[in-house]
Amino acid sequence: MKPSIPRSCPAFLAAVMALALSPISGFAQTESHPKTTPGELRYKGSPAEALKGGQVVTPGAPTLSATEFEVAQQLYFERCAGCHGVLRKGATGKPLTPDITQERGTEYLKVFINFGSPGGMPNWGTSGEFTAEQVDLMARYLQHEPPTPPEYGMPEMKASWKVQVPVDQRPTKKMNNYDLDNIFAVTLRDSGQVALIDGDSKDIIRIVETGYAVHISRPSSSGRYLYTIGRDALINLIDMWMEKPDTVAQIKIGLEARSVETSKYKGWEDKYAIAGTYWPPQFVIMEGDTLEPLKIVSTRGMTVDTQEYHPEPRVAAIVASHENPDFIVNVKETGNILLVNYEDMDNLQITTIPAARFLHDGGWDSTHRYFLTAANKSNKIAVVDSKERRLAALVDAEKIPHPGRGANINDPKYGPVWVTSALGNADITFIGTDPAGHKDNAWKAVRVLQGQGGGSLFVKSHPESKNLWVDSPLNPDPKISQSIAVFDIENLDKGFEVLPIAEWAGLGEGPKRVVQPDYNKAGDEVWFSVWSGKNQESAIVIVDDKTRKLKHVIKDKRLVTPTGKFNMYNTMRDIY
Ligand code: DHE
Repeated sequence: MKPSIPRSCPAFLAAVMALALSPISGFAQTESHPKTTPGELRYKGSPAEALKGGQVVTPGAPTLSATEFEVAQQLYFERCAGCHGVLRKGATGKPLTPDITQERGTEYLKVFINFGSPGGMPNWGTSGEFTAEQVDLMARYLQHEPPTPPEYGMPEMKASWKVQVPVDQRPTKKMNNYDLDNIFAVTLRDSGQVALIDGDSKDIIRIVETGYAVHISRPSSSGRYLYTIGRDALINLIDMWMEKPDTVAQIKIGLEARSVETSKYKGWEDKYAIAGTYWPPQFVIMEGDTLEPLKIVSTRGMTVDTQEYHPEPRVAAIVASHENPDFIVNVKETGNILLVNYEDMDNLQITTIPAARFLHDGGWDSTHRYFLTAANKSNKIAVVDSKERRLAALVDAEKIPHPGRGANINDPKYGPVWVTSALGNADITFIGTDPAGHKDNAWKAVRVLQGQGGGSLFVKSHPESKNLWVDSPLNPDPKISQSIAVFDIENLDKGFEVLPIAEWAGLGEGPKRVVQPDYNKAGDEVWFSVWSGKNQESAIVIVDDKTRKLKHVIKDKRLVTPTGKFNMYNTMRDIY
């Protein structure tokens, strides 16, 4: 089944190429496309006028006008592709290929999109994020063959690469008085910016323009640089030594991305950066201080279990090994974990570790030898021994584990454990991580506590703390999504205390989801984002870790949709 316009139509191809090659500054285009914001331009290129007027026909699917198809395609890319995949083969979300969607039909799909599902599909219609027309359009669009976006290789990367401040023109020493270790890089999701906030004064140092729906920030091994990555696959390299830290280089490495990391092995600190893309499915290794792309590796290949070819195995979390000169790359749809040895860039050696589908996020145990990562559709946590470069275990964890980077604590009964919460239920699973000292507990789910409910994304603790914090921003009950549960590590059976973080923020209307606890360098403050809509007020709430009392609220009209927060020191040293 082939739609009549996608792939073969030159206008369509021009539109997707515009998307692929959209420039990284975007501002010039805005003048010539006054209806398109710079963020949109960076993400999808300029509007494709030439498509208007045509019709898109796929056998068995309701016919769409070319304009409708284009609008739906954009909406899908922005809202749905993250979970269902660009080619709609399914991952966190279900497969949505025409053989399935046409059988379901328009009305069924509309109900699903409108109301969501207990399995984790958001209620796009009733939440107000999609209008009734958009729900209807999406239900019809999904019955068409998914268009395949273009590939994106070295010529495209090089064309987008820009070094604003060459290395020899950068400061040779720190030119500011900030305690760089205690700066927080805060994702301002819907404004495509990152706020650098001084953890001591709580002042915003700078708002940096970054990629569309910017996702995570990772400091370089020494803390000199900070890397940010947008969903549009735009990477910013920020020099923290400048009087006011700012972008010194940028590159667009594909069309859609989530992860960036930097080399941390002794002798290789700050040398390389790596970033993975959702589309095209690949990763690229770059020079750490310029982002010059050096080597691109495709992740397409066979799935770990049924050994079938997958055309879109996306790159999820990437971490840098402390035990070897390796990057550890989660390949979502194949369920393989790649250990990419960066010692010899010309003869790159990659060890493939079979884990389980669909790999998502994860983090280190407290010794930084074992990487624990969620295979969220298999309900498993894969454990990689980064020293021996092999799989140590696959541990069961119900249901859709979602650890972020997880939390390391010393369980009074079971010794060192790594903790994850879950999207699909209230489980907080503790996995023993000390094969030397607590052999019987190693790589077993030794304790499962109940939190406030499902819809949890992140847990957090700190070596200096006696608290374990568990968020639940995606829980449908606002009481739960707007508060945080905190457990006393020394008295885990006692249950949790609930802190009304959103209420403490004193905001007006809005979803006010409380998301991603993160510690300051000293480990005596916990920062929470109170995440509301783009046109609503959001805030960051800071809690005293010892007393669990409110310490400070950061409100500023520039804090648009704050989500992830990355304390430089803790992120750089993998302390969590
Ligand atoms: Fe994330 C980490 C992918 C939606 C906030 N997110 C990650 C990582 C991946 C990922 C692969 C691990 C990166 C790493 O460590 O290298 N996220 C995805 C998606 O595919 C998904 C489900 C859907 C999408 O369309 O993007 C998704 N993520 C979200 C959000 O909606 C969140 C809550 C708000 C936002 O800012 O977009 C969100 N993701 C985060 C955060 C981290 C993250 C804060 C880093 C956590 C950490 O402590 O390291």
